[in-house]
Amino acid sequence: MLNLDKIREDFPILNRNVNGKPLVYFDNAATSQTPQQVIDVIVEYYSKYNANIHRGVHTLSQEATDLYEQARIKIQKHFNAKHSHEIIMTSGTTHSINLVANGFSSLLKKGDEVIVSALEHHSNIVPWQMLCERTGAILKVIPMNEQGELILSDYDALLSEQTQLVFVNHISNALGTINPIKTIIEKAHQVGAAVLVDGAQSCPHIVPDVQALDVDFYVASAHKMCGPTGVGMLYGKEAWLNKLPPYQGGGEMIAEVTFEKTTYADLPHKFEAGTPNICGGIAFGAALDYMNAIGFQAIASYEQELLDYATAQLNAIDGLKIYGSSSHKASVISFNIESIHPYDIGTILDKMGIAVRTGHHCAQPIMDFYKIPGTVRASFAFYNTKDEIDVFVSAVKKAKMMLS
Ligand code: C6P
Repeated sequence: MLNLDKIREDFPILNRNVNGKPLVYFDNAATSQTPQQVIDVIVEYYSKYNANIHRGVHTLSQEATDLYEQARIKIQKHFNAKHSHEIIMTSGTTHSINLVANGFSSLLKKGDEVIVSALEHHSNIVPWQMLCERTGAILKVIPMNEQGELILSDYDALLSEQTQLVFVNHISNALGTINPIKTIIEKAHQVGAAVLVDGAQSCPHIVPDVQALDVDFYVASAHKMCGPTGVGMLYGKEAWLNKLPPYQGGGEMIAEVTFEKTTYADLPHKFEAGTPNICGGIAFGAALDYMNAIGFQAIASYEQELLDYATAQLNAIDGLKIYGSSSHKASVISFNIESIHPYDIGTILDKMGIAVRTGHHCAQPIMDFYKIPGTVRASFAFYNTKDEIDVFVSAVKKAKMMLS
């Protein structure tokens, strides 16, 4: 059982008013809110430790380096990676995916095949399309059904000896579908293909065990799990990370530089050119500490309650259609009401202090599948309440009345 009163006290932003009404923040899939414990770490860093890392002999630099490397170890432990050097600090999921896609440029050849799913965010489509343009590899798509689930029998038919890579999200940002990634990974490995899992939406709700999943690459963003923006991670199996060339050149990613030849640093530094988001990395570690102290099992079961409660109430509204009805679903509800434009509903909800996302959610192929321009998306976090859902549902009814 979560202590909601105590948890909500940790999030100062939840006390503010928006447009004269208490804020109801249901845009957690876009970015989560930040608890005071993480804000304190950020303030403390700039008040006491601010220095560049891995470079200085001076005390501040060493302290900052220690904190940053401790954060890497927290991330390693959280995801159960075998080695801390398998955790590459990035600016987020998008950066992580681009890093891997760029690396595969030198490993793929014309006619090789890569498989994406119909449920992806643009971040897990476009970098691979660019890779295919560079290499002549062919992009194939696992289709989805009306419930918003991947059709695994079609996935079987797409896999072949030509398949080099499969990239799929763990949870869909637009529909909330939880994909059967263990099965997807096993099947890919049977034909010798590597798998990248986009964990941007799963990490706020569950703890992925990268060794148990036997996944080759797993990526996530801190800002969706109570951490700051502009920082994230790439987990890669050591053997894969050693095989991939560096993504960016610059300081700290080298072993030795001459004008004739440069040699590269060992993992993880080979992929970490330039001054990183030091404070962000440390705060990412603090965010994991915060969420682990609450407990991911308690978080997941409470969020399921919120999802069920909101789904039942929304389904009772005449003309409201929810997209994505998988029985394996995270706390995301995408919906439309009759032919009302989602933007108009979102605007009215905002006037009532309620934050939701509207539009295609950077997942246009999903909207094309349903032949809609977009949806209204409400996404719940562990600090949301059933009272907030009541406020939201009555606001949706009001919006329907005003716009019908
Ligand atoms: N989805 C949403 O509102 P970045 O921006 O790099 O932190 O994350 C990109 C990304 C990649 N994959 C998935 C499944 C995602 O959901 C996101 C971010 C936000 O749904 C912002 S577009």
